[in-house]
Amino acid sequence: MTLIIHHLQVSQSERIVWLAEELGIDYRLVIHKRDPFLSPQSIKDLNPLGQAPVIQDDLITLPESGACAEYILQKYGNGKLALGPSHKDYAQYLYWFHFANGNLHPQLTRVMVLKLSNVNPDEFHAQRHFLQLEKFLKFIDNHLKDKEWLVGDEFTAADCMNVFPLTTMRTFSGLDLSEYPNILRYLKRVSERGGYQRARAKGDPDLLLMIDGKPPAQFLDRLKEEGKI
Ligand SMILES: N[C@@H](CCC(=O)N[C@@H](CS)C(=O)NCC(=O)O)C(=O)O
Repeated sequence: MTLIIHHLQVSQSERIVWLAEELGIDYRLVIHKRDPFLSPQSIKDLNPLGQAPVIQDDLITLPESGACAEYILQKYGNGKLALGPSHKDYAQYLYWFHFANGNLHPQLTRVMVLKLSNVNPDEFHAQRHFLQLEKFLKFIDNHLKDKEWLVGDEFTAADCMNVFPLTTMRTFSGLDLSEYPNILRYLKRVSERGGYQRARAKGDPDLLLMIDGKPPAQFLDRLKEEGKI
């Protein structure tokens, strides 16, 4: 059985499609559409938590994007795009790979929920979360000041992990990146990669690139306009 990647459109499973394209491996893409906002039954049938991505081969059915990425890198990647213990940038690679789901993504989710709940941004706990996000974004922007990619001087799977919260997730979070020029230059570089372009064309052909400073159109607004929610 070849590798199957289950991709929920407009979601972080784009990381896994992108990784597979960058690795140039054989895989079968199964596309799932949101229904209307959350996962359809077809994802719930694969993962009791109803979340994408999910990958499958003859041995496993595996959700969780970090785990999916590690599995593909180790089993199918032939040593590409992952730095091993003997590499000088191994620790940096681990740091940035795990920063995505350990720090950046959860912080964006907290701020997104605060905004959607119309919480007063000056309220103590809310303010703490807004400031924390700002700190993360300044940190990434500063890190990318004189670097093309997040780790050392090569593109790695750590980039595949971190780009979703800075791009497509913005259709939910409304994140404004105008004040982060190095992140914007980085996203432009990402958008010029053949692997990224192929992943978008296959997984989300109608989705706009979300690489500009101003927040992109909001997914929920579109669903409201279409009368779906
Ligand atoms: N930590 C998980 C989170 C997965 C997740 O929340 N996926 C979202 C897409 S961005 C999802 O499936 N949402 C639909 C739903 O929960 O119904 C991962 O990294 O895979």
